[in-house]
This record gives sequence, structure tokens and C-alpha cells, in this order.
Amino acid sequence: MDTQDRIKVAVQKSGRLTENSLALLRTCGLSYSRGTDQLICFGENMPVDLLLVRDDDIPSLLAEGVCDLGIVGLNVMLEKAVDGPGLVRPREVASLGFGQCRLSLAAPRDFEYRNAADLCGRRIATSYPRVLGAWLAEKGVSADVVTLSGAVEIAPRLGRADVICDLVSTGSTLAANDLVEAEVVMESRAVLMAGDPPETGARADWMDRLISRIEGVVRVRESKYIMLHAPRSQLDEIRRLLPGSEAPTVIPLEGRDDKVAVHAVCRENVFWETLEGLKAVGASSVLVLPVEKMLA
Ligand code: PRT
Ligand code: ZN
Repeated sequence: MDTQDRIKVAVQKSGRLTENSLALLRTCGLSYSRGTDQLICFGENMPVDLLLVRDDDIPSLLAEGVCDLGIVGLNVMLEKAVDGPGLVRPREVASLGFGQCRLSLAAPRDFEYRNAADLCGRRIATSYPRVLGAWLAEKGVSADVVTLSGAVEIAPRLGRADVICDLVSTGSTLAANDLVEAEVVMESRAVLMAGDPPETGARADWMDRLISRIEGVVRVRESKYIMLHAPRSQLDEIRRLLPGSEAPTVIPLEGRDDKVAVHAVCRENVFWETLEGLKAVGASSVLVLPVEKMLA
């Protein structure tokens, strides 16, 4: 394959999503060397190259067809989406299980926020004017949106805004700035976005392979393999308690008519509460194991 035929994946160069994005691609079997300019990583064992860019540029790189896939926060994807003649409309292929956060309105302690109507005529500082603008329009609220590229949380203290709308994960930045989260505007997470619809030929095949490997890795992360012994009479209840498992395997136990072994892949994490619930209906010898690879 020559360079034009290689699949290009845009990844954040340096930021919160970088480490998880690169680790995800490595888990999919991609090994790469970092180019001297540090902007492109050439895949060594697949025709896949990584473009290391600012996350804000990923939506337009996809729309312009410069890259085929991109890993980016849904918040950035919505805020920076570009549309127009000759541009591709990227589609979400998978939610990747990292980069979770929310875009929230937050106000100083003495601002008594009850609902969106309290924002009428107020100044709201944000780096997400588009997402916020759409939300305000939906609520029928007319407010003054002040666009800032960073340090949004100090805008109220500087007298530049009455409230802010910014990303929150733990909430400690808001607390440190004496701001109280008022309302969630959108929930966000890292997503895999794809540009052009797949063509045919080797390139399309590799694209499909890479996407299905990424989907497999994401699915497997939350999945667990669970083994237990159960009273035969409680099988229905045990099936109901196993999170996200389709058809558990039921195996007879040598010399026991009343008990069986149950093996199941649970496609959701198995928490202590689930194990306690299983024990309460008579399960014993419960083992929960990680799943390494899964191909549906
Ligand atoms: O240089 P480049 O433009 O590529 O990076 P960037 O500075 O624009 O983005 P970066 O690396 O900060 O974040 C990349 C993506 O990570 C975001 O677009 C989100 O999708 C996701 N993400 C997840 C977050 C957070 N959590 C997050 N907490 N992005 C930013 N924050 C910031 C937030 O803006 C606030 O300043 O962290 C602070 C709040 O965090 P808590 O934990 O105190 O609530
Ligand atoms: Zn950015």
C-alpha cells in the first residue's frame, strides 16, 4: 500500500485523551514508530498511521477527509463540527469508555439558580458557545454568551461573567473557585469518529478490521467471565442477577443432582453487590475473571 492508501487516525497530540487513545490502538495490535516531527506515527504492522493533533482540529480533519478515523471528546465533536459542500459528515462508531465528563453551568455561591430561566439576560462564560447556544435556544432563554478559550472558571471573579459553562469531572476545579454546579448541559466521553463511508478494497477491509478490533477492546474492558455453583432450583434467579449475560452455560456437577456449575460472560462490570445478591440466592464458589479478547 502506498501512503495515500494507508488509514489515518487522528489522535490528540498531548492532553487528557492521548494516553488512553494510544493505549487503545496498541491493544488493538498496532505497533508504531514516532516520526521525527512527532506529528505522525507510522504503523509498522498495519497500514495505519496516526496523526497527532490538537483535539479541536479533529472534527475538521475528518470532515475534510484528511483522516479516516478520529478519537475525540463528544463535546469537541459537537462544538467544532463543520458542515458544507464537499465535506464529510463524521459518524460516531464507538463510545470508548474514557474521557467521561459533563459540560455544566456553574454559578457563584450567592447566585440562586433554580432553572434555565434564571439565566435570562445574564453573561455566561464558556469555551463551548455552540453547544451552550443550542441548549439556551432549546430552553427559550436569551443570555449573553461570552466566549473564552481557557480559564473560564475565573471569569465570575474577574467580573467578566455571572455564571460559567465548562467541563466538569471531579468538580474540584469548581469547588476551588467557589462555584456551584447548577445544571448539566451535556454528558460527554471520548468517541471514535469515522469520516468517509467505507469504500471497497484493501483499505476498506483494514478500516473494518481496525474498527471491529476497537469495538472488541472496548466491549472486553467491561466484560467479566463469571463461574459459580448454584442450586438448580435458583437458576432462573441467578440468570436474572448476572449483568448483561446472554446465555450462561450450565454444567452438571459430578454426584450432585441439586447443584450445577454456571459459567457466563457478563458484558458489564460485576460489582460486589451482584456477588452478594448471588450468594443470597445460594450461589457458592463464585469466581470473577477478566476477559482478555473477544470476537463477536
Ligand atoms: O491541546 P488540546 O487542544 O488538544 O487539548 P485541550 O486542552 O483542549 O483538551 P484537554 O486535554 O484538557 O481535554 C481533552 C478532552 O478531555 C476534553 O475535550 C473532554 O472531552 C475530556 N475531559 C474529560 C476533560 C475533562 N474530563 C476535564 N475535567 N477536559 C477538560 N477538563 C477540565 C475542565 O475544563 C476544567 O478545567 O478539567 C477541569 C475540571 O476538572 P475537575 O476534575 O476539577 O472537575
Ligand atoms: Zn482543545
